[in-house]
Amino acid sequence: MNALSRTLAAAAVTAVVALGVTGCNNRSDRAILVTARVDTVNPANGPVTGGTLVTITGANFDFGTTAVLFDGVAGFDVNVINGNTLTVRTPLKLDGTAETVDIIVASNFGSGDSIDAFTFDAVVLNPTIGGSGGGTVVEIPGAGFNAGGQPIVLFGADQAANVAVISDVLVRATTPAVANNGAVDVTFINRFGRVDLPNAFDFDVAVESVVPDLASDAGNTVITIVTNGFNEDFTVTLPAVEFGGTPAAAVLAVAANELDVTVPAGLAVGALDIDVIGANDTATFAGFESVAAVTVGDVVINEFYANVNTGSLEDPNNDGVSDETDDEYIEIVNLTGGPIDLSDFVIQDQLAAVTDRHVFPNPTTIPTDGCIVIFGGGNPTGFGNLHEDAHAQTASTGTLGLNNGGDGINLLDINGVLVEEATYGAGVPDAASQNRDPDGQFNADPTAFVDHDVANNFNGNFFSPGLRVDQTPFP
Ligand SMILES: [Ca+2]
Ligand SMILES: [Ca+2]
Ligand SMILES: [Ca+2]
Ligand SMILES: [Ca+2]
Repeated sequence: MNALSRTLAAAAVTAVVALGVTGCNNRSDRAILVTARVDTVNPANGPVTGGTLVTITGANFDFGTTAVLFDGVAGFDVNVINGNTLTVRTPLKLDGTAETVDIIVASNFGSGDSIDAFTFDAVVLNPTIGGSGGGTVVEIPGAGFNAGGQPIVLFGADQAANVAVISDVLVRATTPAVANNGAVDVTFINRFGRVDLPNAFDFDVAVESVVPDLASDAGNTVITIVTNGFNEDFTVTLPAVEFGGTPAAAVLAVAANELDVTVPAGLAVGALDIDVIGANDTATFAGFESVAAVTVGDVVINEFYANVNTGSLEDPNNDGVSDETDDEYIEIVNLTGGPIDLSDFVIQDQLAAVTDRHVFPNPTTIPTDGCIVIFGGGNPTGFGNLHEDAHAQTASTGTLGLNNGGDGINLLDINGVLVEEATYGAGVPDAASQNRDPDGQFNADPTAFVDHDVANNFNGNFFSPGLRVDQTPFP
């Protein structure tokens, strides 16, 4: 081949001009061989999962461009707009590592110059941890997914389910169940290639929530533990649950990642770890508290309203309806200085016969120095969450049964032991509730109540469910 060299003003430093290339075109058997030059790259970075649509400016792109190479790997969908501009989608970066790489525009006549021009950015999955039982929905960020076709995702050697392109920049995949715990590479494959994201996901179990996170040392409280998934078959085998080393009284699988666990009796009072122990995994929750069982003096029946004045449209439960039965209530204040657990406690009335009127839901807790109000019924409004915050509940039997002509109230613990009592005679008015005086203070005398509107600090109020007599909150 004959060849000569000459300078082309617009050509790259490696420009070569050749003559006599056979079959180069049909105009002549002479051709000029030039290589391309890259000047600018926009954007200059994108994810290792590829697909970034990059615009490159430079020179000589119209001399038979065949490929745009990113660190030697061809980009996709090369579109030569003119001699100075082309677009290309980045390939996936196989090793998954963040790095700045060369770009080379190649032609039939050879490779052009390269510049350290494009930075592959690391990709982090969300979340990066999940149970070995699979089922964790994982988000994979990226670029150009809409143009990349249906992806395939592997966690280690196991193929993900439900792989879906959610948007141009987001793919979702559901983790498979795996035989072993630990970190695995995540492989992502689409039309633009393959990337192995090193140690991108960790199969490991963890406790996500425990509700409530306290229970009485009397036991029997049912708490709900949510994990990020175990590998066990819950229809056959349950993971053990231990409270500081003491096994749970019962464990019921509600779902693959949710357990209803009955707290055992006799736990040490104080902070305890809960260990959820499966065949392959142990997940620990460190925020659980065992509290002492309620005894006499720990709580006070601070207020009750037996004879609601419906003629004056009194509406203690604040549901818009004045009702003799629904608006009866009993207010109980926690005096222990810490949180307490009233799960499965019982309220009875005493006349005409001792009758169970309310079983506290399991779980029911009252926060430190807080109170709970039990209404006869209706739709108590403005008293906070009915469960864990325990500000208001309605009688589980639909009525508290507080006779206007005299009655009594018993509060029993889970073993049926009386822990607080209130009694009253025929003289209770229909213009005010009955209240301890001073407000919020235990009195061993079950008859020691005054009309709300004579209690110290009553401040003009005739009843105060969930509040002090002066309508200020319990702390
Ligand atoms: Ca009544
Ligand atoms: Ca009402
Ligand atoms: Ca009664
Ligand atoms: Ca009150």
